[in-house]
Amino acid sequence: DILLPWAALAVMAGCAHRVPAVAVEAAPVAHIVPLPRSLETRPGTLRIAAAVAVEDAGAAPMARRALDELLATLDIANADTGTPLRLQRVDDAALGEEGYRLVVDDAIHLSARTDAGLLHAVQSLRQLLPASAGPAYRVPRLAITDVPAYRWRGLSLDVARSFLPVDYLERHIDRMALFKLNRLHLHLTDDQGWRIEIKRYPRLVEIGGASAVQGGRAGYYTQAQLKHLVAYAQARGVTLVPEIDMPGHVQAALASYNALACDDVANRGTYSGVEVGFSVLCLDKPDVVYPFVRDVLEEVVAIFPSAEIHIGGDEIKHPLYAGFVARAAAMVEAMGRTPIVWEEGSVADLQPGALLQLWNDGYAIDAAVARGHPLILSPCSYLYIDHGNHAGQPGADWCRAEGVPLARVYAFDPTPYTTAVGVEAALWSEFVHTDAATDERLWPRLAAVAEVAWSPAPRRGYAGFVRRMGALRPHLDALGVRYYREPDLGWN
Ligand code: TNX
Repeated sequence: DILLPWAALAVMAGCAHRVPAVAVEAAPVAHIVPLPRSLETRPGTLRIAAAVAVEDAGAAPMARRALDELLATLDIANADTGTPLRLQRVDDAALGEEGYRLVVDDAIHLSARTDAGLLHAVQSLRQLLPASAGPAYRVPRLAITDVPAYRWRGLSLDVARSFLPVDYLERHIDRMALFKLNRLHLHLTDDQGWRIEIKRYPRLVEIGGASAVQGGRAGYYTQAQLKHLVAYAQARGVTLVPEIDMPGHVQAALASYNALACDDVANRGTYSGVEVGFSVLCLDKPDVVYPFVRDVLEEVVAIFPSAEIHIGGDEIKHPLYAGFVARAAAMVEAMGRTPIVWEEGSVADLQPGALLQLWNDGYAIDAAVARGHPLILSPCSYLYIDHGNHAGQPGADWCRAEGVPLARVYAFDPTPYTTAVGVEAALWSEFVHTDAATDERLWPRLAAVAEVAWSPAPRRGYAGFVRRMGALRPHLDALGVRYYREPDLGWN
């Protein structure tokens, strides 16, 4: 294992001919995405044969679950005689809420202040190891100290235009966790569908859940399914962030409860087109609309423990818009949570802690930034991955005619946005209707999103990303990802 330093010493000592003739195995290279803050490789490799001896003080259930899963995948036993593998909570303020250290010498040492940090250490170890079982493993000797640049590293999935089943979302959460992504924003309602069961308004899913965009999937999640999904994600370090989009993008709700519309038309019908901006809750009927909004938000908050709740607010022009956003945001605050609003909501009178989600490159939110609002960055020309992997791929192209290729995603630099809490890609589903099509839009671009959000801009570079990500293809294969065969990564 330590042949190379011996050889070097022998050469220096002028006795190269006495180096023992042992076959030299190519040392594995440390391919980790997102790029760690600091990674020092040391000479040689650590060999793991059939077993590791796990030592942990029981203080990291998420990390331990992920580690046990990794060992099972690779057929590595946990036995006293194995290579020592230590999981340890340490009181090191420099590691923050999610940082970790990973040292490989004669043992494997994972340490962090938190379970979330240790979970990330396990994910790095997983990327250092092969994706599937073999007779023995070699891990490069190294020392990693790693801390994320941003606390919010996310993806928004539009399950409203076209539904995604629970089992897909579970698999997707596993894949996010491998790249240390920690926020899954679910766009649960829109004109074409209402996907979340609300017990006080059963027709929302009976009628709104049965509709979808043309060619898309209908369906909805029961509250029990969502609670299950929340727990599944939580165990993997991912927070589910629900969005109820209001006061526009609500045709599915109006079709279910006509009284929410201004004209009270008995059956307005569901909608399966792709236009935006035509529907609105009747803001002239506050006695109908605000009790509805409060009831819905109460049930949402009871399902999702997320500190932040998204109330939409996009693409609607109405004289009472700003007042609505302020009032809905205040309801969220009164429920002990923090509201998120799409950037248009910056015209409303919001608490300084309310988050704004920037999406439209060039939209004027300077006033909101000046007021200190934290930002989630989703600029469409970099991070709207409903747009093509390459120019000419069918689907959305309104924001960038050339699509949003991998290199473009990677080029996004969040650093000028000084109040940003993080970065979130968005996959809208007007034209993306199946699990396979969803995978093809998400991967490998989501790995670039992860690196943009985790690794400070001055440290990263596309050539290095391409080399590291290119090497992680077997990890995506092992997870059954039907990724886009990205030519930049040599995957065609
Ligand atoms: C804009 S971005 C929208 C969505 C569409 C998307 C399509 C935003 C807040 N609204 O309603 O699905 O463009 O790319």
